[in-house]
Amino acid sequence: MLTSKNIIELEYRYGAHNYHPLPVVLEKGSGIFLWDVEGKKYFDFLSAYSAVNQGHCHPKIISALVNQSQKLTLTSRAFHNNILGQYEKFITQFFAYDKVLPMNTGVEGGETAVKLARKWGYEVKKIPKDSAKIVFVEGNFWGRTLGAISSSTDPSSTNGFGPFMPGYEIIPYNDLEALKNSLKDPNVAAFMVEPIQGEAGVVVPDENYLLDAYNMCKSKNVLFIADEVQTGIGRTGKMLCCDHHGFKPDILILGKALSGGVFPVSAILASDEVMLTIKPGEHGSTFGGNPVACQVAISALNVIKEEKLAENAQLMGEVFRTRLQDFADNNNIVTKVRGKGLLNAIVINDKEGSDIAWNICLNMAEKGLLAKPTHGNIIRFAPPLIINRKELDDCIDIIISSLKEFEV
Ligand code: IF1
Repeated sequence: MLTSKNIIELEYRYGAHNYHPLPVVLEKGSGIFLWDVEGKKYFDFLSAYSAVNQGHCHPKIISALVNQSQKLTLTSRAFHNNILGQYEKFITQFFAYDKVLPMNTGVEGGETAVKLARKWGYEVKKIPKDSAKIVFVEGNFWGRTLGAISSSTDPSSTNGFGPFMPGYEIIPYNDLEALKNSLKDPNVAAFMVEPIQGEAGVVVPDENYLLDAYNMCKSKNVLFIADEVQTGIGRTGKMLCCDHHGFKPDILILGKALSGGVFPVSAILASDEVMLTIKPGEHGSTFGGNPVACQVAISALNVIKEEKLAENAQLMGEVFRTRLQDFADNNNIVTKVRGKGLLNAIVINDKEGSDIAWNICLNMAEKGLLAKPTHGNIIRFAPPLIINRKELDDCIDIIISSLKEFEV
């Protein structure tokens, strides 16, 4: 029987070294729990970066996956399949959009949104050919393709991968003046933004930022693209993070928990005016809209609604931030607690480049709770949205006991 050590050695020897995981080898997941190959049990406080909002291996989602997989898995879009149309009706009505373009990964969602925005820019806004601009914000993260990293300000995403995509402008996040200036350019087709920046360390903008930015875009005939791949599907205490701010993005990108973590499923939702600028044969993907993905996504969205997981995220998130803020006010290892719903993070009081946050995560893993630092001294906490109050309090006890061991 292979031990964790054996398996880590196999990955090192035969796999690309494009990650630096915590030294934990997981074998089983159920609900909020994970087990490693030695049988040690953990609370999952990462949820595969918010892909497992419904809990690991949710029985309803798994049965949707298994049932469809035994009938028909993939036809390609060269032919119709009997599930896609039903899914498209379901998800467009679920989020109140005219049309959906089904893809697989979150980054394909972003790439599709950028292509749609450019096409709409040329065909509807009448921007001169090849002059469309897309505005992004510093600190964004929407994936690893060249189109995505071309908008990145993170050297670990960009170093050594140039040259980059033209027609991009990058402005500071949470800065309406900067956005106002960028929108003076009549060639701007769209503004693309995460309502809360996940990878940057759960950076929550000012309360008025998103709605004011949206209204600014509308006043300049610019599309507002919301990347809700990480913040969507109940994570921040509403079905969509934009729902906290009372507006509907022109283009909505979903991924991750759209499948409950059982299958790569992403979706791009928009109006007919935007979506129909792409004609047959101008965009697509082999697996996009496959019947398994469609059934899984229907089930994953139903679970969020039926089990009121957004509401639970709202309540449990308030408990989490209150208890962690109380700890931060009376200790000096944590300098900031921030987040919305069950997308939260703490900023560790450590010297630049120290590995205190990493060691805190190792300590929590020892105690049976899995989380991982982002950008050195920030630890993100994002459990599955099914977590109950007792489990949450037990987890917060673990987190606080680990933090106390690193008091400066
Ligand atoms: C990795 C980060 C999180 C995303 C947003 C699009 C995508 C992501 C807001 C692309 C993906 C993932 C990528 C994953 C780790 C994880 C991540 F740390 F890398 F940045 F969540 F913060 N928009 N985020 O967060 O979706 O193509 O991956 O399906 O690269 O290891 P994808």
